[in-house]
Amino acid sequence: MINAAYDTNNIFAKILRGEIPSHKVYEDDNVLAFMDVMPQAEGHVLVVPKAASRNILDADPATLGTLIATVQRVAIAAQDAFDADGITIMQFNEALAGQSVFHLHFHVIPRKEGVPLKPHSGKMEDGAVLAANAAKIKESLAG
Ligand code: DGP
Repeated sequence: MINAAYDTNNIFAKILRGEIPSHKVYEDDNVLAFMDVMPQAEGHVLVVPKAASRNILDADPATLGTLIATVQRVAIAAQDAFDADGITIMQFNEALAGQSVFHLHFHVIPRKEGVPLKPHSGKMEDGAVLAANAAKIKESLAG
């Protein structure tokens, strides 16, 4: 439903509150970036604002400004970390459009020549793989 209320118990709100773990790659006062547990390609990152919004439709424009700047930083770092041939950035609004977690987020997905995207919200990745991929992106962000 469009214009539904923000649910403070959505999974990304729990990650932001530290109630469930995530493989973080970047954090500041406004934004958190962490590995998607069901990556559609190696190095798939989610970038979320700390401010509560369900999706882009109810987000404060100021939140979007800081968020997209971080999406760009993470995309450049992920491109470098995985020597990607391209970066797919996706963002879904409401279930009909593919959204399954109702806290605003951007997908940043490194792409390699000849490697198709895996299904959206598909198979869970091994924690050690996610940790190693997070470390690669963090290293690129630091460099
Ligand atoms: P979307 O359809 O855009 O709402 O995609 C939500 C994404 O979140 C999807 O790619 C799978 C991912 N995801 C779901 N649950 C968790 C979780 O508990 N932790 C992490 N890191 N990612 C999750």
